Amino acid sequence: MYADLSVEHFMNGLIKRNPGESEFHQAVQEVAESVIPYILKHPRYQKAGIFQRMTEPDRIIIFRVVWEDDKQNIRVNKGYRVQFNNAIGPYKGGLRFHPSVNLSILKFLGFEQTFKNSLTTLPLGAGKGGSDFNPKGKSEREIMRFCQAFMTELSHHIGQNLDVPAGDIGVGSTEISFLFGQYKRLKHEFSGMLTGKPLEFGGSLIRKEATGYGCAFFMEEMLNHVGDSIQGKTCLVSGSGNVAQYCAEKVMHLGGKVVTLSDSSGFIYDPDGLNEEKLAFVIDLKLIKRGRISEYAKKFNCEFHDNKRPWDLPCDLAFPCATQNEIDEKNAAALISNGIKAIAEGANMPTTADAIKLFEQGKILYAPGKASNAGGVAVSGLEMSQNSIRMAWTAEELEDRLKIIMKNIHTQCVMHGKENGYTNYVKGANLAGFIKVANAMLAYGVV
Ligand code: NDP
Ligand code: 2IT
Repeated sequence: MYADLSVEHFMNGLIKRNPGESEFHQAVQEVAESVIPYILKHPRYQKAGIFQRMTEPDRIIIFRVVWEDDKQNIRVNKGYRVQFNNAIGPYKGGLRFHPSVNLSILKFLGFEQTFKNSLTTLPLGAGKGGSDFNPKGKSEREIMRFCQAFMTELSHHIGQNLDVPAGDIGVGSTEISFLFGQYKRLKHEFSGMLTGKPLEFGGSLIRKEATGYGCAFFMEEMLNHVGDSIQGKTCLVSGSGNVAQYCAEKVMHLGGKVVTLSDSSGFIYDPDGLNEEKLAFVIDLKLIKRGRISEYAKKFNCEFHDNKRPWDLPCDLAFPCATQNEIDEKNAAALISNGIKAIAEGANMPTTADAIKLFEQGKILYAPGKASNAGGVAVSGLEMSQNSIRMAWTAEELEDRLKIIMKNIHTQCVMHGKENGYTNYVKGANLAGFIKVANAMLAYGVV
């Protein structure tokens, strides 16, 4: 049945079964290019149809979310949870609240999560969910009512041993708290069924920093591996949300100069570089005031580029930390011609397939998000461990564990991604992530 397995044949079938889901196709294609040649050499995976099974979510839950805004209008949004794969642990992955959310985006994110969570070495399956709800311009009360309505349905499908959501774009600790409070009210139980919680009720130290810190640690590992480091490098960071903020912070701690941040309206260019005071301003601006990044340019008297991305600027390192497909082929060509040395993705799939090909051809060190942004879900896994043993570890202990996990992911990528003196981190991450989940699925038999 699978004798003619080839990337092209596989993708044709997948596209036919999942029409119009371009982000999902893009994510699967990238993994298929690494994994299918490996499967052809290891027929046990082919015979068991493992990759066919891995590209079909276990189940998808879609529901109506009805809530009332401050003017007493009845509002209706779509809610989703894609439970992708629980071969190596409970479904685990974030919730995204953004008007662009649709099934294709959540399936690409859930699929990527399968490989990312496997790479963390922790027992975590994969899922993703969210809503097309737009938090921008909503009052805190509106956000609370939306979260309560969303959880009223989601509570039927999650649990600490079943599916453990967390945050993503538009979902931070405020939203997690409203969601947690509603679950507790509905189920009459206090359990660790969400991560990214505040410290007062079961959250973990370092979780809010984890994705960004982990991304900087991964970059440092890649550079150390070729005898270099972040020290003294000029760095472009995109985004100005959770991941960008803490990526910038750790890059600064490691001696890098962060000269950009962005949001959906444009980017700021600060040639003097960020410092602790400027970063504190950004965190307050984004987390508390929910303002625009252009305020930074006004406050610190630097350039704001309306509706543009930062990738045309000269730099040594880039950290895309905003959203999918924010670096296209043209941006990649500009980065290469300006002498970029390495890219570590804080966001999920921020680089288009054509842009990745350019980085690979140029032998640029390029870390895909499933490797370099795995620190967030890894510390979520550690939050689950702490909830289970009803203990809280110290910040030092957690940061050490995070560092070890990122180093271990790097080692796995090098082991599986070596290509004549160049490390192909895409291939390394895909294969290392695949093998563990595939072996678990094989062990279960045909289920
Ligand atoms: P936040 O909501 O905190 O911040 C998102 C940032 O990205 C904001 O600056 C936002 O700008 C910008 N952004 C979002 N959508 C777009 C868009 N369509 N075009 C341009 N800019 C956009 O989210 P996070 O920082 O948590 O997430 C950022 C990325 O990191 C996402 O890809 C996410 O999947 C990924 N990620 C997050 C993890 C986590 O632990 N939070 C873990 C691993 C990956 P604006 O405010 O204008 O919308
Ligand atoms: O994309 C991601 O890995 C996240 N948004 C974090 C998921 C989690 O469960 O912490």
